[in-house]
Amino acid sequence: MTLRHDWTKPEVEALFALPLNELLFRAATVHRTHFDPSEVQISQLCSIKTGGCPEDCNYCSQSSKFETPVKATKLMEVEKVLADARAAKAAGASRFCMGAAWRNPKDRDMEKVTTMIREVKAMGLETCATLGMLTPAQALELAHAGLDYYNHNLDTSEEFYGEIITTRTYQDRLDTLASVRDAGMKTCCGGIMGMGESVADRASMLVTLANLPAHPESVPINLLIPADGTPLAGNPRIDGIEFVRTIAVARILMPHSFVRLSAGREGMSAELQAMCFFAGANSIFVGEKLLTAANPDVDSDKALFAKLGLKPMSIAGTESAQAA
Ligand code: SAM
Ligand code: DTB
Ligand code: SF4
Repeated sequence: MTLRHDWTKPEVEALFALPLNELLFRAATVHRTHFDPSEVQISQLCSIKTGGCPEDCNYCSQSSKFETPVKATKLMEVEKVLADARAAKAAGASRFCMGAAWRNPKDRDMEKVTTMIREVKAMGLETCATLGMLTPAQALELAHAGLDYYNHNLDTSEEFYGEIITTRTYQDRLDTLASVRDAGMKTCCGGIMGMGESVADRASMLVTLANLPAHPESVPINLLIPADGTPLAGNPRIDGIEFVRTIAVARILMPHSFVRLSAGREGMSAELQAMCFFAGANSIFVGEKLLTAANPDVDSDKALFAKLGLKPMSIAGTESAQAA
């Protein structure tokens, strides 16, 4: 099957509107053509620099523009990050993702961050970082340190974007993604559902992702975690079936990508998560914390995997799936 980069919005809106059983059947068929549907890739997050961010992303507990309970911290010491990475590996994670609440990394931070990447990679883990906007030179520096993935989300459609963030443009994000690709790293790029966007916005964001020069190898689909003090704190949770539809459409559009059932699993029923996995999600974050928000505890995820007959994917499995 050739990968398409010419999806249109009406075509994708029509996928969203399919009867659910039809949509799920199509998505599950695409999923099992390219992956073992019983395998789920496991990532763990580490907030290497929390809070005090100058950006105004309306959903984010780490923005300094809003009064939130999150305390700003300095960049973590390398040894502490490595201890967290060792624990993540012992808990079964195959990828360790280092996140910083920055608009962009400062040159003075790069040495510490590249040391973290080099050392985490040396532990036999896949490495991922999310540090804000990058220059082409910074992207190359990260790639040379051994960074496998760079996470930088579009978050929502270009049309709705201005309602959520004003301090960086959609084009800024696309430029950073281009620098990441040009440096030879894999992109991790997705968005957040439940910020007040329409189904047309969800379709539009997925069209933008699928029509990039290369599909992001990893596509996180986050469910908004309403954070105290942010403008979206009072947003109602979106309907579970609407969320599942988004996962299914992402799977159909980007057949070889890892689609991550990302933020927002805390409080989701086992049934809803099972539907997401059936719809083609094949990656999750484990560990009790995401960056600042809660995630299901390790034991409840183990129980969920046992109940659903899912197994963690090894790094070798991740790499061979992507080479296919
Ligand atoms: N500061 C960097 C940046 O934004 O580029 C990296 C960290 S940032 C927290 C990474 C992503 O987490 C955001 O792009 C957003 O999609 C997601 N995220 C942040 N807060 C969230 C929330 N409350 N609910 C769901 N997803 C969230
Ligand atoms: C992504 O798309 N989701 C992760 C990761 N990329 C960095 C972050 C989720 C953050 C959830 C809110 C919090 O922990 O503050
Ligand atoms: Fe800053 Fe990232 Fe939060 Fe936006 S999402 S406020 S850039 S930490």
